Amino acid sequence: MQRQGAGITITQHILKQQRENPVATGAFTTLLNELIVAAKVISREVNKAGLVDILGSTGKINVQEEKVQKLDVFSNQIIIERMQHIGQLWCMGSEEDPDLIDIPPRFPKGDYILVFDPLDGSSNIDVNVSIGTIFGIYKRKSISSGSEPLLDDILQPGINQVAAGYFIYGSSTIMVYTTGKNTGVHGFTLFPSLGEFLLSHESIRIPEQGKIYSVNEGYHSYWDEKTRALVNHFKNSGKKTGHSYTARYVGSLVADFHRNLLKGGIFMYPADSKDPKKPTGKLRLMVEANPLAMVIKEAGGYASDGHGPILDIDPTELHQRVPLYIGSKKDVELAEAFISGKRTESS
Ligand code: P6P
Repeated sequence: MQRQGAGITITQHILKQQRENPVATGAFTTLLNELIVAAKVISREVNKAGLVDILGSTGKINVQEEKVQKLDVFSNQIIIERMQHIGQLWCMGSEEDPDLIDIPPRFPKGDYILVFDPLDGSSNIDVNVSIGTIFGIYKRKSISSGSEPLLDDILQPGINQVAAGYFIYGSSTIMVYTTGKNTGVHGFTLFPSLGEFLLSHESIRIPEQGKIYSVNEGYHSYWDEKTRALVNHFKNSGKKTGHSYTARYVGSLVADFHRNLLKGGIFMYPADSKDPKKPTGKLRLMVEANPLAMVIKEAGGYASDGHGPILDIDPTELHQRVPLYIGSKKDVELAEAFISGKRTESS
């Protein structure tokens, strides 16, 4: 464990990457640093949430007399308010907002685009389960002629992301991010007493095959036969192949993803027939699947929609949903073989 005060701060790490990038202007560094400030504010509120519930119910301590907002709405506002004034963004897209988020005319615009899920898994707060902020960063497609951002600016395949990552608010607050191009995936732990994220997980690599499968088996009756065969494979793998798996499912994407990233394994959110409005599952391409797909690819893993790379999908809507199979390369490739029909339970 790092001695408090020792260790590389996230700011030092980002500046080092900036120095190693000949075309870097510092704009990206400014953007990432401001996002980190927003995450520190969210972390503080998330960690207080349980307390507020306890204190609020007794009424013994006044919670600043502010209407306690839903934390995901609060987190969304914090990110938008902090990011819109730095002069580095062309526009933003959030899981919480139906449409594109413009930069107010009083602030300068920049050439980056930020897409994010401000607080994924927020329904888990009151049971003290880890939750997270997921983000992806793009450059504007081209210096479009108009001065107003268009949805088309945001609807880019995940392979175009220049950076992606997440903050996980759990027993500690950790930031994991990558800028791609073989720069690696790195994790930083927040030291509240310092108010700094210090490098704690350098050059994370996911094992090529894992021993964990993560899926909500409560949906079994809503899956198609290929999905059932795939999940049965993981359940019976020990007897059939000698390589056994254990089931782990937190129900918070960032928590399940982070555990599998560090230990190996596969997270699956298959298409299901439970909600006719969400035939491809509930996870969103732009603000959940794509950022995590960039991280996992850079860590040596893979992310698929069951038929091909998540990062290659050309988005048609800001909030389109995709089935997601993400984690250890061998496990996800096996999932793809089952879902695309190339492999069956018996083979
Ligand atoms: P289910 C949380 O609500 C979330 O968006 C993800 O964080 C999580 O992976 C998923 O939904 C859990 O969904 O349908 O299994 O409860």
